[in-house]
Parts: sequence; structure tokens; C-alpha cells
Amino acid sequence: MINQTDVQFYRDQGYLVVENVLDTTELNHLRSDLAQVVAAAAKVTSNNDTYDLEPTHSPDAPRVRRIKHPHTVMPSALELMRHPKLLSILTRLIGPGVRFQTSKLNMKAAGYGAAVEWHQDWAFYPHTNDDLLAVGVMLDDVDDINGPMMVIPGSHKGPTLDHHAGGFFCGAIDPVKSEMDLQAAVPLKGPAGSMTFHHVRSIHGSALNRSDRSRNFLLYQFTANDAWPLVETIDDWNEYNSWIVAGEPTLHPRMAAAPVRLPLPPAPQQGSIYENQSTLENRFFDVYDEAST
Ligand SMILES: O=C(O)CCC(=O)C(=O)O
Repeated sequence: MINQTDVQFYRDQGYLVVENVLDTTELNHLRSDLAQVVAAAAKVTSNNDTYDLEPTHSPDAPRVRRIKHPHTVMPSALELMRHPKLLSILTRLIGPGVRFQTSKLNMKAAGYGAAVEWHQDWAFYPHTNDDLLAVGVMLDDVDDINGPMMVIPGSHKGPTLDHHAGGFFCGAIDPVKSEMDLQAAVPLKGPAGSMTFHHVRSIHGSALNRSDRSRNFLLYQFTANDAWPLVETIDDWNEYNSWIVAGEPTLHPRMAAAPVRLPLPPAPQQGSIYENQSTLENRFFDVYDEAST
């Protein structure tokens, strides 16, 4: 699926877009599973283990911001994490041993789909080495105006920036206080069925979707098998290893020099990234305001 030039691009820039990985049948499975999960949100009034809701959600007019852990509620999302095409890309970017960590599906509905403030995933889950990445599966065509994820090229080689506000982890970088070069950000675009790959230390974010088209984006997090979490504990060894999608389990964490800041103490509104980021002092992206539309 990718060649040595792509691998080198990822190593240098910290991201890669691979177009048209999925065919129409595969995309339609994902979309129809998603439609069923979204329809069931009509029974829900507040955030729970599956739904993160837009502030304007109501059971009469369901507005879902994120499906949490879609691999647990969408059979097609569970299947996709072991798709041969995906595995062939992951093993070139991460190495022969790859473990699935978790998934989420960010729904940016037409007109109001929420922004995600600038952040580095590494600030949320530092490991013993940084061979970790996130895959974004475009369930819709993504272009400049429906809220593409944007990445700052090369930022995965820089520092781990402060993701705290008022002494608590908030999961976002303050655009006023930090020294990010936001002018350099590039939007990751492509037709539905394309996939993005971004390094765990890459600075990224995305704006409110003001277009008339949705931008549904299924995200998977993968780690090298020998990258060990510094914050979480592993309670169930067999279950932990059942998520290996390539290679073998190991008891030998690989240590690599990478700048770490711990996500502690937790956010006062600890929850999804949207809830965590609500305590950020200076937002970069607009928030949907019903009154002004
Ligand atoms: O949905 C997006 O555009 C950004 C996704 C992301 O960075 C996240 O959810 O952590």
C-alpha cells in the first residue's frame, strides 16, 4: 500500500495520507453500522459509555459529537482494525509488532460539528517509546471546508508542549501561551475511504464544520508491542495481548528518549477530549453558537 518514499515522508513530517484504502462496500458497512448507533442516541439524554453528545443534543434532535469505542458497537469497525491493507501500512510505519489501543469516531455534523483544539496525543498517554500513531478513516470526503484534521509538519520531533490549564490537565495547547507555528499547519484531505496516519507526538487539531456536509472520522490508536504505557496499568494480561494485530507479545519494554509530561492531575471535567478541553483558557477554534447562526 505504501512505498519507502511514503515511509520516509511519515518519518520526516509526522503524518501521511493514503487515499482510497477502502472500497465502496467496506465504506457502506461502516456507514450503515454508524447510522444504527446514531439512531439509538435518540434514547439518550446525557453522555455515557458510548455517546459524547453535542451541548445542543436532545432526544428529539439527536446530536452526537463522538462515538466512544466504536469497535465495541460497530462490527465493521472491529473487523477493520485487522484489515490486511491497514496492517501492511502499520507494520511499515511502526514495525513488525503492533497493538490496537482504542478507537473513537468523531462526528462533525454539517453546520455545527465541534472543533478539536490543538494537542499532541502523547500528552494523554506517554509510553516507554514513541512508536505510536493514530489512524483516521475518512467516512466522508474531506476537504478544506468540512473541518479536516490539520497537522503541523515535523512537530513530532519537537517538545511535548504544556497541555495544562489552571494546574490541571486539559488536553489542549494554549495557542496564546505556546510557541506553535500554526501558519505551517496542513489539512489532511481525501476522498471517503482514505486514511490518515499521524505520529503520537504530532501537533494537530481541527475546526468547527461550517459546511453543509458531514465529516465523520473513525480513529484508531496503535502502539508498538514493546511500547509500555507510563500511566495506565495492565490489569488483564491475556486481554491486553488479545489486541495485538501483528507480531508477538513481549515482556521487554523498549525504552527510547522522548520528552514526557504526565497528564496529571486529571482535568476537572475528565471525560472525552471535548470535555477535557473545555477548561482551556484561550481557545483557538470557534465554538458553535446557535444564536449567531
Ligand atoms: O477529529 C479530529 O479532527 C481530530 C481528532 C483528534 O485529534 C482527537 O480526537 O484526538
